[in-house]
Amino acid sequence: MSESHPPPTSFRQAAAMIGPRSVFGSAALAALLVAGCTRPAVPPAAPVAVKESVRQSPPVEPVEPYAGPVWFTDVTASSGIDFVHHSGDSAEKPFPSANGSGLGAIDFDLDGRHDLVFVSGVPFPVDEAAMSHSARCFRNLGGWRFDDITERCGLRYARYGHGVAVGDHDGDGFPDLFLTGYGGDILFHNRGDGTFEPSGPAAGLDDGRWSSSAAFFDADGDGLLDLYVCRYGKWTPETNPYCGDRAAGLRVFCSPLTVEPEADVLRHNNGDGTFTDVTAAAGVDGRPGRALGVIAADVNGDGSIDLYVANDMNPNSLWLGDGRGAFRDSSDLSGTAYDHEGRVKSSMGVDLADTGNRGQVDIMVTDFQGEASLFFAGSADGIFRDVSDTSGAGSPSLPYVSWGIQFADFDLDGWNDAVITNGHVGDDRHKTGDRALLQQLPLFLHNQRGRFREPPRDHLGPYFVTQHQGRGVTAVDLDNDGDHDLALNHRDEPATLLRNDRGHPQQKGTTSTVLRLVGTAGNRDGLGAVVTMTAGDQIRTEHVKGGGGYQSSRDQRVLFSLPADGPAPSFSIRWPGGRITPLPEIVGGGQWLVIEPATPDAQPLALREDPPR
Ligand SMILES: [Ca+2]
Ligand SMILES: [Ca+2]
Ligand SMILES: [Ca+2]
Ligand SMILES: [Ca+2]
Repeated sequence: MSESHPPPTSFRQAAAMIGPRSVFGSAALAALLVAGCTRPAVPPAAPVAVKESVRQSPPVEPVEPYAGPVWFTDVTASSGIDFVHHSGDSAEKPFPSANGSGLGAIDFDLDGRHDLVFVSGVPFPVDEAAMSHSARCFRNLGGWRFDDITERCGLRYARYGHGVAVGDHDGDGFPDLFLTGYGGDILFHNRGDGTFEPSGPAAGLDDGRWSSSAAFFDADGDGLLDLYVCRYGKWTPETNPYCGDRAAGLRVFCSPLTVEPEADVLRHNNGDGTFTDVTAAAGVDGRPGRALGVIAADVNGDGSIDLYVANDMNPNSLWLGDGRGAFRDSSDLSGTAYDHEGRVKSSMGVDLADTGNRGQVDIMVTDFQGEASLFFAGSADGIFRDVSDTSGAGSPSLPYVSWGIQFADFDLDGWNDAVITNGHVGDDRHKTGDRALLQQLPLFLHNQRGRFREPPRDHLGPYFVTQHQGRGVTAVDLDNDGDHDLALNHRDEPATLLRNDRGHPQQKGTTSTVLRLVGTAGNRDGLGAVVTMTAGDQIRTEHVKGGGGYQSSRDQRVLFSLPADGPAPSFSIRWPGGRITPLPEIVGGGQWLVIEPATPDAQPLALREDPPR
């Protein structure tokens, strides 16, 4: 806590007492059938050979007896993922190093298996010449084996890396990467041959500023993915204040209040590889905050995509879109800017989902220790209620500094659960009287018919009884068995890969149906689409979300689980732009490629896929 910056809220005083705080397989063929290349591919200097052989995975340890809803097995050691994050923390306590970094799930080679991109920090001052990359790309070979292909794929991000956003910016069928951090952002265009081409100055993306999370979404409905980029604030190593006790030689990270917020930026995709700053024209200016999280989805159910932004010690923002590129500020009116007592929170990550199977969007925001995670229950009139206390979602996070969050139905019981990562920011907090640990336990919140409960940690797997400096987390079905696995980026620690062993359909007598949406009239990724499943008297909705979590990007496929002997489900999709189409009968679960009809009266095509394990 900086002595020179008194806290504006009663919370901050409380918090101060405990601390400041190959083109390549059948899936690819299907994708190519619907691919419309709008941008010429740049030929690489040399062909890239992508290894196809799958090494035999080592024998899998027998699954522990469990009593919890889900069991995660740590498979990092045998996976080939040896990524270690570096925060760049030093005696000077450079502020950005406290925030850590995220990761992204991206099937960059369209072989049907999601690959992983991790980003790292670097020492300050950032020396772009001294390093080759602070991002690493791991290709998923199947069988829980990954290959480090960073050099081959040309993923050179010589900045301080914070965030990963994934979206097909040019609609050529290959997902692209947008990496954010301190020192500027770079769009890595997926050439389709296993390599990425970094955007140059002409793209209008890299302005040298300090960015955290970003979200791809189509703000104006022209079918091209635009970019919302969160800005934390204005900070340089040269102007970093001294916080702590100089006489005692104690220096700690300064309060966020020492960092002047910087306005976020909305960048319009011009369709030719360049972007234009439309922040003011779109109306998403005027609420500068230390933004750490953003999610794009249809929050109020009117068919147009909206934005929710999580700000650190500034009010959060809800921007309602009109589908044509204009937004109006609903932060205060909707009740999502503050908690139920009107307090500003130290918001970090954000996710949203229909957690009550009510057809409404609920929003969860992670925050500092001493603060309960914010949990807003949505309603049909666009007003949200802070139900952090009564839902059971808030209080489990009170002891922790929380960052990453992912909603997913991890145990396939039909209700969206939440995983939250925790970890403090400094390594010498105890010297200030703060007894909070630097490494903290992660949280799993089990959704029990709309209420959240913490299962016993030792019923979830060894990871959940192990302390980490948790930051970015992504929920992604890495082995295509119909449940969400987890990949995590820890500050100054090795990354972790967790295989979901409890939610497996055969183990639970459930069938999961996975839909992979491809847009044609709208954006190719189907970002902003809402899928509704009806089975008997059950109605559930899932959103294809842009951004979300903490500086990370997730598996964009939507997943519904049902008892194998239950009533047959029917599905409808509201595509970006508002058109609603039923889906042809989908039976027996499994993964389906769903292609938006290009003409208004046609029905979507649903093709059964058999993605490789
Ligand atoms: Ca892949
Ligand atoms: Ca657009
Ligand atoms: Ca569940
Ligand atoms: Ca899985």
